This record gives sequence, C-alpha cells and structure tokens, in this order.
Amino acid sequence: MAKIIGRPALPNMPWQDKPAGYDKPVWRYTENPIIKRDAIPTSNSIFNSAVVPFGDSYAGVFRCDNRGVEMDIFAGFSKDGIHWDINHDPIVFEGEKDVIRKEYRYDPRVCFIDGKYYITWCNGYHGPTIGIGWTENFKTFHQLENAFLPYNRNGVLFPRRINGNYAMVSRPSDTGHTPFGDIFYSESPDLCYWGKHRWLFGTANGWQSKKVGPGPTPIETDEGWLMIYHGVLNSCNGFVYRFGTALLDIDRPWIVKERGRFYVFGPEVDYELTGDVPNVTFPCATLTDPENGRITIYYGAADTVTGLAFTTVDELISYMRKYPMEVGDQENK
Ligand code: BMA
Repeated sequence: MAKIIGRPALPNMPWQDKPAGYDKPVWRYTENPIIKRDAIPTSNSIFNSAVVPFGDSYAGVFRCDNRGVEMDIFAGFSKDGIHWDINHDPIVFEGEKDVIRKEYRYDPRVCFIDGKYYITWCNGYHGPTIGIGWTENFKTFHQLENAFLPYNRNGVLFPRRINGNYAMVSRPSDTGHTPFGDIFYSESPDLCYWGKHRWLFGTANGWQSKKVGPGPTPIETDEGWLMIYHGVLNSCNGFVYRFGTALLDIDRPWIVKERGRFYVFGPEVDYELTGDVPNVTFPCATLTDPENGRITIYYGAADTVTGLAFTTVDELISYMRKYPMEVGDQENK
C-alpha cells in the first residue's frame, strides 16, 4: 500500500484504533468534540482550524468567531494535540500597512515548508480572497500579499515546491454562500505572484454536486498526493458538508489520477448535525505518522466546535478503489 513521504514520525499523535465491527473508512474520537465553542472567554464558536507538529508538541491556528459573531484567527498550543490552550487575542501580523488591514479572517490552514510555518486563510479584502502569512514560532507573524484577486476561498498550500515553485489549490467563489465551486491549482516562484492556474476538478455525483473545495494540506505518498476535500450537497434543508478523497499526480498535481465516488465522512452525530450551521463537517488539517500510515483529521463540526477523526492511508485508498469515480465521466465540468 501507499507510503507517506516527507512528514516527521509522530508516534505519540492523538490516535484511537478503529472500533471492532466498524466498517467505514474514518472513525470519530470517542471524546469529541475536543474544543468546545466557549474555550476562550470571547468565543461563540471554534471550528475549521489547523494544527501542525511544533517542536516536541503541537501548535495551531484556530478560527474563533467571537460573541459579536466576527470571524478571526488565533494561535494555540498543545502538548498532546487534544487539549489546547488558545490565545485570548487574535493573531497580529507584521507587514505592509495596506496588506495587514483587517476585515475578517477565517478557515485557516497551516503548512510547514522549508523551515517556516505558512498560514493561509480566507481573508476579507473587498470580498473574500486568500491571505498568506508565516511564522517560525507562533508568536511573531508576518503577512504577505493576498494570493489572488477576490473572490476565492480555501487556499491550501502543498508542503514542498513542485517544478521549483510553491503550489496551492483553491476555490474561486463569489461574495456570499457560493452556490458553485471547482478546485484550481496555481504555482508561484515567490509566494507573491501566482499563475499557471490549472483546473483540478469540479462537482460530481450527489454529495459533492453543489461545490467542492480543498481541505487539509495534501499528503505526499509514493502513489501521488492524497487529497482530502470537502463536497457540498444542496439539500432541501440547506447545504450539507462532507468530505472525500482524490489522488493527484505527484509532479503534475492538477492531473487527478483517482477520485472516490463515496464520501468518507459526513455529519452523523449530534455535534455535527446540530449547531450554528447544522450538517457541516469541514476538515482543515491532518497529523500523520508515516511509520504506520495513520492519519488524524481535525475538522469543524456544525460551524460550532472542533472534532478529531482517525483513518489510515490504506483505509482511504482502498475505500476510494472499492468505490471509484470514473474520473472525467461522472464529473460536472
Ligand atoms: C463555508 C465556509 C465555512 C463553513 C461552511 C458552512 O462557506 O464559511 O467556514 O464551515 O460554509 O457554513
């Protein structure tokens, strides 16, 4: 089976074995949610957040909507990846005045590239676009230029350069609760100027028929980039957010080698079905242990709290191969 490449060993990352008799590819942490909605004094909700290994522990960037229901991102720290101390004040970026101006910030991702932790998020700049910043210590943060013109959401960096360039997948959008969405790939020599925009894939059958968008940092394996992405169904009761998998070509990641027809995880239990926005599971980060192929997924539940789910590279790839999408055939273009 596929092997994870380029990620550190994490033998002590959060993990629970698959429950006996459970036949689905991704299973929940029994103590979910790990972060409650009021984990810091001002928060209405904490969800859609990203974590990374940091020294001998973990750090993260958390979406905390405050009790004015204003969206912002906060740094946090954890010894075990489960219990988090989230700063009570939002991240302050250093940078050019015209760049660090703040409207709103949400749905962060964190990606370690060449010694720096890069943060991407949905950044309000006359509409949503992709903000980029970096830190080395989760104390001092530096903001770069926005990657794209508005409107765009879900900017997710690849963890290493591809063809000599930085690489990112994103989802162009509109100003509202976008009723469409395909995933595109872009490259940049310097994290400032982005181009080589390539279409990756679009919506498809049922659960992903309204829009699709990138989730956590893609996981490099010896069979390709394993991508966990969210798919949205427009049900008669509103949008439903689930997630599924695709395998991308390692050197040309805009080429989709395989894609699952079935979702791997979706809203099924109370804290995912009920909350500020019901029926949302939204993955923004994974921890991995290459030794045994384990993957721990951090996801927002019902736009209210943060949960953990577990899987392995084998589980995801074998499920995708058991229930494959015929790439190119079943997709809407
Ligand atoms: C998306 C984003 C996510 C959110 C989802 C469901 O457009 O705003 O942050 O989880 O909608 O409300």
